[in-house]
Amino acid sequence: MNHLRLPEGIALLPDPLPRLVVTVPTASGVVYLNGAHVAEWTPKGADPVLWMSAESWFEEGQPIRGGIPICLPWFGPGRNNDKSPGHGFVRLAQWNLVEAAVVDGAAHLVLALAGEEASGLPGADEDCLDFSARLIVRMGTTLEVRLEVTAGKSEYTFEEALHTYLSVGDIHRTTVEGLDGASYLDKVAGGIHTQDGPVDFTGETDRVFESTGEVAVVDTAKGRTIRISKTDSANTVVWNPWEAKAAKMPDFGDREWTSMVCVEAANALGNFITLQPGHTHTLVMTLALE
Ligand code: TA6
Repeated sequence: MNHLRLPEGIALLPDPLPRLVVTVPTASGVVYLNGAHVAEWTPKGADPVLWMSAESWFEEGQPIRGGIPICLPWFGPGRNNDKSPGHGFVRLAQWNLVEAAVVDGAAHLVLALAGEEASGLPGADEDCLDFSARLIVRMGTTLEVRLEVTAGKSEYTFEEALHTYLSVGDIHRTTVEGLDGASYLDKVAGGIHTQDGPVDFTGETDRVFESTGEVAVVDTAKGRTIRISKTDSANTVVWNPWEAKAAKMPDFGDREWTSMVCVEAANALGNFITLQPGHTHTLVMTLALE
């Protein structure tokens, strides 16, 4: 467990896993040290913005189903379809809290992981540990998440994603705007397609867009819009498992699929990143309610 002195408004609780509980003037939230996993974010006066399955595991070695899982050093099964566990091992690692502060009513948290600290985790082979990572979270009226990856002594190649689960009132009455005209890999139907207008949801949806821009989740049922902006991210992933796939996931309630959508800032597949020794790449995603 960390031994950093914590400011008022940030507490470190041990159960069900070591978690930072944030209660500041502008927001509340939770960040697990396990995976540096931002699990909850609720701006003051609003409904929770991040979605969390009631069936999620909260056990070491198991991914948390909801919030913002960090996918690293690969996305899904990897760009060559040969990696396990899905989305890499970093979300299973115990990160360290290195900074905690409350500034202008918002919580600032920095969590860090040295690659070798992931040694022994599933998939954490020797040849993919020569990196370090930091997650920098600013939790207030908006949520800013910065994922910094730094190469160690040798060149480091990776994919990454902030696999964000968003809470919506009803997926049938939700659209994602900002991807019109973008090409995407359709992981359900297969093949490369071009988005025509907003993304709407009539079945299992799993699309990896070539898109660097801002998108908006228009949640008609809740009467709100979640704006997702990002920097240094070449892909936006949109996912809803729909009924059949949700029923097959033990950590996903059978009827929960109607209340969530994933919109993920990523660098995946052909947009993998290669860093020279000692160099750093930072992916930034910001969520804001309208
Ligand atoms: O980002 C969408 C996706 O790649 C889907 O294909 C689905 O596998 C989802 O991630 C969930 O992955 P997980 O490993 O967290 O169950």
